[in-house]
Amino acid sequence: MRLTRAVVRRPSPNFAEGLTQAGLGSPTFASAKAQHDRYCEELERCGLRLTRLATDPRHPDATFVEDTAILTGRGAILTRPGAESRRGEVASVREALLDLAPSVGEIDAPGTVDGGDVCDTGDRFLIGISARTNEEGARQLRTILERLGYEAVTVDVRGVPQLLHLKSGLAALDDRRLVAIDALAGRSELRGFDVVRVEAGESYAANCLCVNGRVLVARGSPLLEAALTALRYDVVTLEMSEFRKMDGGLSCLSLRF
Ligand code: CIR
Repeated sequence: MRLTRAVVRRPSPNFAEGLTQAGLGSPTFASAKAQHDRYCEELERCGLRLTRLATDPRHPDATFVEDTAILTGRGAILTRPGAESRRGEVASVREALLDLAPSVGEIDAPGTVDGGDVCDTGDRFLIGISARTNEEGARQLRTILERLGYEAVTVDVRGVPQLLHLKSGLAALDDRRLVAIDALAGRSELRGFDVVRVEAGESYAANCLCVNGRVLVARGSPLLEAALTALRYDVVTLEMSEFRKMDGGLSCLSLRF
């Protein structure tokens, strides 16, 4: 599907106060801002028109807009993030989406869903069940997606070490091809897809982002870069060090549709 727009939100100065288990130290705001600017430029270069939300210092994780909504080709679904400290991020996203996409549902308590657990492969959505997305949230999301005519499959990632979300270890390049870490690549739910495996030392890079044929990849993953280039993708690398320190990756920083 050709993408035309994205919603983004710059990190706020207290970005370092967000949630993290990465253990990589505290991010520097100036570098995070510069990396975010570069990310936005690249989305524009891929042909996307950006809607920029106001920074939200009340929610230091609010730059990770992906977790607050699922943008399908048939409308937007607002989530109920798994971390309580992040639930307040949804209101401003709801308001922004009013003008951009029809609302086709939302996740209600006690369900929780983080957008980082939802991988859109075209007609089929993979929904991760994780520490953030619970079974009830996945059930509600699946019902909404099926009503819209999509297929939805759940993938339990709770046992996979160091995986915050499903998409921390997996990305869709198109409706047939995925990028995935070893712990996910062999899963039965991925049967039928061609899977580009990510080497253990580069697992962070599995959260890459394919936008209109170009693939944005976190800098420092030469093996994945080479594998994608060999498959004739146009690969662009971006420095993501400051977002990585906060458990975030390339997909988390935008809502694309
Ligand atoms: C969090 O723990 O919620 C944020 N610090 C990182 C969220 C990353 N989002 C994503 O992978 N979709």
